[in-house]
Amino acid sequence: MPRGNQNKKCNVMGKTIIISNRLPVKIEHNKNTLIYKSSEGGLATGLNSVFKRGDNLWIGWPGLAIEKAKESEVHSKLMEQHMKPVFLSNEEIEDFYEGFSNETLWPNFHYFNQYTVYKEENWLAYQRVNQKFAEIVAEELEDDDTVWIHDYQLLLLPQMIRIISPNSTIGFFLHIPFPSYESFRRLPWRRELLNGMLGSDFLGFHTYDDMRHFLSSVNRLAGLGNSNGTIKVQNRLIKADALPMGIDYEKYADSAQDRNTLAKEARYRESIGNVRLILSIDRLDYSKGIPQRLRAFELFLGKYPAFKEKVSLLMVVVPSRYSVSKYKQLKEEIDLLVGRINGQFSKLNWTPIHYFYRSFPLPALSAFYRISDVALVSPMRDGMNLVCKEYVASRLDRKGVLILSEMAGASKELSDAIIVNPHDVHQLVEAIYKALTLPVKLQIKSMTSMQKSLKRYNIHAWVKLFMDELENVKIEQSHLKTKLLDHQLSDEITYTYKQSEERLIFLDYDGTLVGFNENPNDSKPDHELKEILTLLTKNKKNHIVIISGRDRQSLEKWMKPFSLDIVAEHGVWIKRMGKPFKTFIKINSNWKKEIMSLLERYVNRTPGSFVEEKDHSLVWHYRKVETGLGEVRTRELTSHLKYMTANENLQVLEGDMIVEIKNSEINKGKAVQKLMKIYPKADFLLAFGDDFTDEDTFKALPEDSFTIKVGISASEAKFSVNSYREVRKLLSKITKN
Ligand code: GDG
Repeated sequence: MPRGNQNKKCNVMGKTIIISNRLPVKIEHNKNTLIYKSSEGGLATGLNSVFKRGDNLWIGWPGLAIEKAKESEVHSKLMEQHMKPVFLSNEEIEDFYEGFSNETLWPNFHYFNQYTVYKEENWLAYQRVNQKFAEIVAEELEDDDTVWIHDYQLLLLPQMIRIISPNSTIGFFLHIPFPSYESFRRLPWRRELLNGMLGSDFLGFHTYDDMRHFLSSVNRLAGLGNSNGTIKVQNRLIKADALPMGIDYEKYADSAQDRNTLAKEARYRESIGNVRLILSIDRLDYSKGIPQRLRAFELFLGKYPAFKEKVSLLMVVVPSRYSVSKYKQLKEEIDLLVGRINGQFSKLNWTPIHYFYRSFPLPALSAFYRISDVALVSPMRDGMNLVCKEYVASRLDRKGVLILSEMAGASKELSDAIIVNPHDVHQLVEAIYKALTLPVKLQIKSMTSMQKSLKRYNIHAWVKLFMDELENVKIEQSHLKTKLLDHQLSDEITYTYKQSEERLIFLDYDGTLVGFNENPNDSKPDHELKEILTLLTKNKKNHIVIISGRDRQSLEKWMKPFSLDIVAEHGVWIKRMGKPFKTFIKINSNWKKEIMSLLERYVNRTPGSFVEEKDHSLVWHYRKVETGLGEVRTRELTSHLKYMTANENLQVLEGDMIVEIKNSEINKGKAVQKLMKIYPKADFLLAFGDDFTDEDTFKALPEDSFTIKVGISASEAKFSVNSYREVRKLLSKITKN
């Protein structure tokens, strides 16, 4: 049980602990007193339904350095509202928040590597602050709780909590893009960051691309593959998935018809007159592409002068991270550009750019959404971008046009917008022209379609989906865990073994008795395995069968010293003790020539791959191929093979870094049935195997057999172990007196 829990009662359902860098509250100094304002961020509203329930809790930094003397007051005040503060010193704010989070991770994750700052002291602070969060979480964490961690400031936290409380349910959501491996690999602390994230049970990303980039880094840096986003981290299955965040649709739709909003809109209309508006709203950030947008607007006015005095840009820049130097420079650049454009084009009765460097209350924001004919959302890179979604939700008349950057996560959902590449200034100019001249009928058509999608995938659906996915991973983990061979089960197997008179034991070879090697010929039995096989085969009550997909020659050579039976090539060949290999199946292998020439073509195109020819099958190996390329070729090859073998009696199997083509009537299950007939008196049946071909063995054995899968994944076997080392351990244990 984690620290600090000793005196607490365990909940039946458990509470949810949300953790983010910032608490959903703004604390402001007013002379000597502190004022608490609730924050209106999308995340806060979305999670309200979760965190205001029961004894749920939100843990985070209250947003400013609080003097020591005031900490306990702030603590109790926030706890009344289900929030627990993590206090940060000025130095921590500087090194952890402004430094590592915003000057290292933020630019790297948004592909602004020219701005990335690499400072060891900031990294140390990042670790320290994540640890501080972990300790505060531990004070509250109980066994059945669910932890939901948010964003890039807390990448190390999942693993830190996992260490304190190994069985916790931990979800993580990244609100910004996860960069391609090419960017992420630059970070000197990339492995530690990734390991931190891998402490989670479920990881959510805004888009499939983010998830794909994450999985690629996991593969390259941690050497872990995945199957549809499911990753095996040591003995735990975890999952990554794309889960685009929605908005509180009703809140924006309601606010768009609120009295205050309508009054504000009327006032704005009165002051700007009959000018059409293009809206731009962002936090001050270089990832948002604000200068690029200004240049595009300037070019637009030059290229389409008929729009002068008829269109203005309404630009809101919300102050943010001003103490980070790049942001200061950006602010200056924006100020200069606005000044230059307004200076050049302004008329006494027309201002090209209405520029506000401040934030507005919701009714004003809603009035901006209502009054603008076009929303120009053109970030250079954005995890999702909520502004564009809020604009769509606020368009109650279903008119208006959204121009959206393809670099924003939202573009994957809002394909009815005018999608632009923000680096292509000419395309931006044309998009503005198109938006301003788009017939109302078409505006309504695309707005209707976007609204439908945003209503359905709103913030509440997102929260529910996240929680459901997290719960499903836990359920899957617990199914697999109940099968995991523990002491008690291995004692039971040993006991039954001892009591039996005649035993039949099936042992797959690669991945079951030995680990995988780059070269399949390097996997001959080592000293320990030889000892185990000697002890097993010496016992007169035992019939040991090596049942493998390997060719008969190497198996015969390696197993020569032992009195055992061999099944080679997935059951084509059976060799009884002291006798030659025999086949019991009539097989036509005429198909090999054609398939071989196809495989050779893939070998020519894929350095590192090779073909292994067995009597009745062909195997394409890609263990030594560049990471990623092997998988791509495999997909291409298997679809090619499936097409070619459609009318043949052939099976295409994908295994551990291999693709194997064999006759479908060959399978290990048939060989197992044959051997059970040869040893009908066996009263103890045990089988080990690690891949899909061993599933036929497990299925062929009677109900009371002990079937054990090596590796954590779904299987017909009754039990599972983590690796070949545990197979060896169990075999050694049963052979001891
Ligand atoms: C990060 C990711 C991802 C803006 N001005 C005012 C105001 N806002 C509100 C908007 C919107 C929010 O701020 C901005 O959200 P974004 O998504 O556009 O951008 P980030 O702050 O960078 O957020 C981003 C997001 O996390 C969620 O996962 O989409 O990609 O970078 O809700 O309405 N609100 C008020 N007055 C303003 O002047 N009241």
